[in-house]
Parts: sequence; C-alpha cells; structure tokens
Amino acid sequence: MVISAEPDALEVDPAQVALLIIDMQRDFLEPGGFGESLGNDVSRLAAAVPPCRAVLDAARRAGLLVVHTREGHRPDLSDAPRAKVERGAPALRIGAQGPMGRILIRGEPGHDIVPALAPAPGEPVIDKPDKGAFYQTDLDLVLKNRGIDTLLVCGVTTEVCVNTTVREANDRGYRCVVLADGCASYFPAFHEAGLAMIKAQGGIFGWVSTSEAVLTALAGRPPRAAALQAAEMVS
Ligand code: TIU
Repeated sequence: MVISAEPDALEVDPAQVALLIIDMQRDFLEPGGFGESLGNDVSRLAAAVPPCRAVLDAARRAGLLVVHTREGHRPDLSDAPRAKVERGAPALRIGAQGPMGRILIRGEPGHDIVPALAPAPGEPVIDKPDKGAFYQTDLDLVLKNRGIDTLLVCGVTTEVCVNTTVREANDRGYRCVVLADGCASYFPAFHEAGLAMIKAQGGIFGWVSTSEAVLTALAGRPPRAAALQAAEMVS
C-alpha cells in the first residue's frame, strides 16, 4: 500500500507494518498524573485520542500488529535512576502518591492506558522504564520476530517519547511514519518542531503523515495527490 506522507509518499507491505502507540496513559493525559506533576496542562493531549482510535480500529481490521507502550517503574523504584526520581517537589515525584495512585508506577491506575485506546487481548504491551521504547525492553525482538520493518507511530509526547523512540527505531533500521494528529505535546511549538525534525533533510528520521492518510491507505483507496495531502497536513 502507498501512504501519503512528507517528505515523500512511501510504499509499504502491510504484512511488515506495525502500529506503535506510545504512552497514551492516564499519567500523561489526565489530571493528577506524571504529566501534570511536571507542571503541564494535560488537556492539550486529548486531541490525539480520536485519531489514534480511528487508526487503531483500522489497523485491527487490517490485521496489522498493534503494539502499545507504557512508561513507568517498578513499585520499589529499583529500575528508576535517582537522576530521574529526584526532580521536582518531593510530593510530586515519581513514586509519590497522587489521585490516580503512585505517580508513574506500574500497576497503579494512572499507569493504565486511557480506556479509549485499551490494548486488546494478544496485543503486546511494552513496559519501558524511560523515554525510548527500545531502551531496556524487548520491543526490537517482538518486531523482528514478526518481520516488521515499518512503524506507524502515534502517542505522546511528540518531542519526548515519540521522538526518542523514532530516533531509536531509525537507527535500528525501521521506517517510521509519524502521524501528526495522532501525536500531541504539552507545548504546541515543540509538537511542530518535533515533527519538523523528523521529516527534514529528506526524512532524516522518518516520515510525517496523518491519520486520514493512513486510513485511506489501509482501506485500499488510492492516495490523493501529495500536494493536496501536504496542504491539509496537521503539523
Ligand atoms: N514529559 C513529557 O513530555 N513526556 C514524558 O515524560 N514521557 C512521554 O513522553 N511519554
């Protein structure tokens, strides 16, 4: 199938494509979690949920591998570096008690993926201790064993976990197609810059596309003219 994208449309084999949804957790999207503890307006991330959901539904219908990630730590914090834990006010740090349970701790309500994007039985969920989804996880193994060479990437935040993961994936030989409207940031300027950095220089880290372009491709419809698609692209 052909996916309209910037800097160029790309042709991919659906059997080798996975949808990777990064950290769409209550801790980042809802009040009382890690994102808010860092001083952020978490309501800015809500817009990414419907596009992610539309692509998730289409990916499931098309039989694509769907992989979810979650950022978080063991309850004893043994996998959390002090340099990461000892930031911010003590009452708001990783492991502190918040309204959705202990902040960024596996098994707590805030660590869960938001209900609209809940993993289906059988879909791999990668628990990662930091920003990159390949760092100290078996994601590469899961993808290689399925013959995946292209990732459709959604999630939050654009410039933090999405960008870190895309850079890691690019170095490992994966094509990354980042869906602009399926990603979000607490900082609109960082969202824009995060996407621009990926597609600059001929696609130095990958491609930027939209949920609509992926839905079109998965439905087997021909991609619209690249110029039209680019004009509509959410950046
Ligand atoms: N703070 C911020 O923008 N993001 C994170 O801490 N983690 C993810 O992006 N998942």
